[in-house]
Amino acid sequence: MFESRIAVITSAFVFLIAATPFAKAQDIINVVAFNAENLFDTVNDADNPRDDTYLPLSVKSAMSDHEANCERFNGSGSFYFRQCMNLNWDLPTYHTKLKRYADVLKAMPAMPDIVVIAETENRQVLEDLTSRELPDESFHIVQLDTSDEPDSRGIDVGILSKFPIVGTPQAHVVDFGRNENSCGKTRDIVQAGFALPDGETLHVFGVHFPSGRSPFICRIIAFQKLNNLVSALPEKSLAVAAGDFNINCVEGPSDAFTRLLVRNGWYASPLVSSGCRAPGSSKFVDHSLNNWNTWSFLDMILVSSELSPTRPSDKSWFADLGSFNTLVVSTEQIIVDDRDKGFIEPRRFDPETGRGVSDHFPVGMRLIKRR
Ligand SMILES: [Ca+2]
Ligand SMILES: [Ca+2]
Ligand SMILES: [Ca+2]
Repeated sequence: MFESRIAVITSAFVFLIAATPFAKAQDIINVVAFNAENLFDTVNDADNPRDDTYLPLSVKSAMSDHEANCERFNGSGSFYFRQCMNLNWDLPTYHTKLKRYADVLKAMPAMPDIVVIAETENRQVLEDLTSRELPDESFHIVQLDTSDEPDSRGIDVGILSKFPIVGTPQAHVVDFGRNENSCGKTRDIVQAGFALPDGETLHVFGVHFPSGRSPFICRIIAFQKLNNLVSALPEKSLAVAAGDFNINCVEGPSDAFTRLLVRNGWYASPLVSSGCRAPGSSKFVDHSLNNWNTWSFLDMILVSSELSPTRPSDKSWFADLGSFNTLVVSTEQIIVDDRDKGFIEPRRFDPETGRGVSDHFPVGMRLIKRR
């Protein structure tokens, strides 16, 4: 009798705990963009010579054309050639990399509801990330693995979402037209809809625009493609564009970038166009100013006008633009670069030591329920 009462009390208590998350309606949505920096698996994609850097040495040594491919895609004698030859990207290394990335998400003040992740090789790496390191989080995965190979190296933008996927996610190729010679090819823009707790659809565009090695016009063209995609949504749609825009702190304050935002009615934190200063999501070395070390927000989160906090809307959500910032939550994310006289920078993942995470800091922004 006594024992069965305990059992009843215990099971009631368990029920209360389990019921709590459903009892309180969710009124904050945390959106994060966090470039994973080379999140490759350990499996050789036979169709993509550019994933060969990220293989176990045992696999590399069994490939007769390995050295020739390393040379062909990285240049003879370069740092990347030596990495392609010598890096031992084996399972323990890969698993440590997954853990480092997940540890940052777990250390955030709240586990993000949506994470846009540049530099993921395929869907499997996000399956591995969530099943191994985030088993209690029930993320839905978007990773379409469509970006051009070998030009994209095989990396794509992926998205994790706590909210169910609405419709079919799509990948959009950026066509650089007559600028293709200088821009090459870039990662596809990934579009997915997610059902928010009130039933509204949030349209998320995950981006990873051409790097700073290419001219600004390449990022402008990619941004125009993004704007065309957002313009095609039904009127009053809620849209977020997030990821690695690769727009550095010199380009951020430019008239061109302002126009790209204004023409499409984007709202953004003023931080993304405030120039070369802290904070920022990645290191920027200003070669025009005696190699001055400073910061860029290559990673951004933009919201459509319907999510503006300063416009009336009959939708249920607005973006807290002031909440946009970097999320530096773990000592693994930072390192002091001795060569640069004590400058703090994001700590890249080092496969030999297993230390560090990524060459980017994550950025985050809250969406809040209107009352
Ligand atoms: Ca691979
Ligand atoms: Ca390969
Ligand atoms: Ca891929």
